[in-house]
Amino acid sequence: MDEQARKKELAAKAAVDYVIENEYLGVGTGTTVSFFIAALQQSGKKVKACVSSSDATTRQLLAFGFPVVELNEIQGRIPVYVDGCDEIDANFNMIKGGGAALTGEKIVAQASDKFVCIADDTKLVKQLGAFALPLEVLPKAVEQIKKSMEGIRGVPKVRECITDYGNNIIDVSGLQIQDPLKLEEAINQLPGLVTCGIFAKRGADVLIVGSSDGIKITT
Ligand code: ABF
Repeated sequence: MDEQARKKELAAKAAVDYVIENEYLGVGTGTTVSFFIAALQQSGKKVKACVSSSDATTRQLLAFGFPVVELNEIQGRIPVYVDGCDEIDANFNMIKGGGAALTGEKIVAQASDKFVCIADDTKLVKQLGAFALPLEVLPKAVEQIKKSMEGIRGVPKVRECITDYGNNIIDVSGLQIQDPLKLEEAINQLPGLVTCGIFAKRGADVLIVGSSDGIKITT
């Protein structure tokens, strides 16, 4: 295992403490989350059911023997959501969507009371934007949204992938994101935009960072 993977695993293992037994658990997507799913199984902790953020995570959860329910099937809120990020700043604003699962992640995060973000220390940034911002867009809106991004000096590139919902992803590089909430709200207004990869309106509540010195938890 390489150093970055080791740090991800450290953070992921620490997140198991936040899991509330016999309650619903929201589960994100990505390699850090994969470590979390394995660690949760090893811990022996039992949840009522998991609410998954993507088809890939659902497959992993089922393979590890966890029950999975649809968000629409549950009453009330999810107490805890555990997910990774591509970048996170000191105010717990994030860029997410490198794994193309941003829409499911945003829906489940919004339905959860506590967002526990697990990350290795390379994800910590002073200002969001070095990681190209993923946007999930309806296929019909791709060219229009690319033009809108060029209008704010972004450099849009359509990713070669189709999301769980049959949409496209545009990765926008070159953005200086000084006000993440303002930019998220502005991008949300674009017709055909499904999900903006800025998570500022619903940022993280707890950040667990794995580094070569161990883990650091910030709330
Ligand atoms: C998800 O997984 C995404 O929002 C983000 O793109 C990615 C983090 O990647 P990894 O954990 O694989 O480094 O949380």
